[in-house]
Amino acid sequence: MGCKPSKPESSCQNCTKQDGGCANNAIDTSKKRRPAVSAQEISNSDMSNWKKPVHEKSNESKELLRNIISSNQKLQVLFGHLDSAQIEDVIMAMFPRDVKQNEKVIKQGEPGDNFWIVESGTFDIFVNRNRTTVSDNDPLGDKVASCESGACFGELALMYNAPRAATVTSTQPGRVWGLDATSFKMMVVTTENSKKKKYESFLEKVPLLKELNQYERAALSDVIDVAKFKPGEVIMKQGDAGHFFYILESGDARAMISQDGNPEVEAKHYTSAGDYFGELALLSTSPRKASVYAGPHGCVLLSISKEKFDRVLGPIKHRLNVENYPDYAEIIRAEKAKPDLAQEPVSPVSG
Ligand code: 1OR
Repeated sequence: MGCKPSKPESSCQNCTKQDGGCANNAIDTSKKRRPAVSAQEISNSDMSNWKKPVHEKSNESKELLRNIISSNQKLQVLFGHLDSAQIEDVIMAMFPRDVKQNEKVIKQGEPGDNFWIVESGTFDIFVNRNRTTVSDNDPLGDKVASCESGACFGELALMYNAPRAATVTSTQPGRVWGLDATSFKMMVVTTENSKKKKYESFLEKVPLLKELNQYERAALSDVIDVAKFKPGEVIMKQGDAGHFFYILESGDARAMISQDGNPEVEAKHYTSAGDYFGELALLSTSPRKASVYAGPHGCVLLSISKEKFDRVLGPIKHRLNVENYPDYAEIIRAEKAKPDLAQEPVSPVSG
């Protein structure tokens, strides 16, 4: 049940090359992945004119949707805050669509129209990293996951008012249930989601994480922890092994460096929400280059452990391109030379 990630990103789906040697796989860094135009935000008039849609359906269909919603992990995250009456409203608002084999249910780059739950059939998900919009003649890109009964897809564009991040194609005839974009936004998107959105916008500003797509940022923001530090408290100590990457949410923090046994001197003062430090711990095993202390009023930090980062982003770590991150070039080169990064672990991200 659900979506299974596809393992070898290095093999091209559009030809027989298995080692990434196909031109279709080469990333053109001159093309911006994120488009300037995003899908429409929900307007005030949409909100005031909106009425819960009701699409009559059989008891079997209602029961099937209830079962999928209660057993799919992603749907639990998306719908977990809804009570049972609200879940029933969502179920009544869903409408069926029968799909033939090889139908594109979602095209990368298009605005989001519906969110989909899979009743039957199988669906492949492709991401073309060289294009924002994939037209009919463009390669679909790498197959990143496949879905079957019980899975869902198409939430990203609706949650973030962004173009579709992937193309979804049916590989056999099947049936999906749709929830239209306005209903999804009115019934499902909440403050809890917007908190996650805030985390994601922080992550977007970290150069090392810039190349991640929305899906990957969403997955990473799921593993963010929040930690409070008292005034003056040690957050990390120079020379220690680094296990966490931190983003400042509120308050302030100071990085201090001591050289050759001399007293510590201030190297950096983190004062703005979104300021970050300790990111090298995600890539390298070298010791902390500075100590960081919470400021006089303490601070609240978002943190991601190295272990969780590897768990979520291990499969794509090799994609971190030296050219894109001159500041980290040495570290990335050294890490890529390590044998364990030559292999790609299976992604734990599931739909
Ligand atoms: P959407 O609204 O952007 C395409 O429309 C959907 O494909 C997307 O929402 C997700 O529901 C689904 N990257 C992007 N979209 C994905 C991914 C994905 N997997 C499923 N979808 N990745 C695969 C991770 C295993 C990241 C690949 C780089």
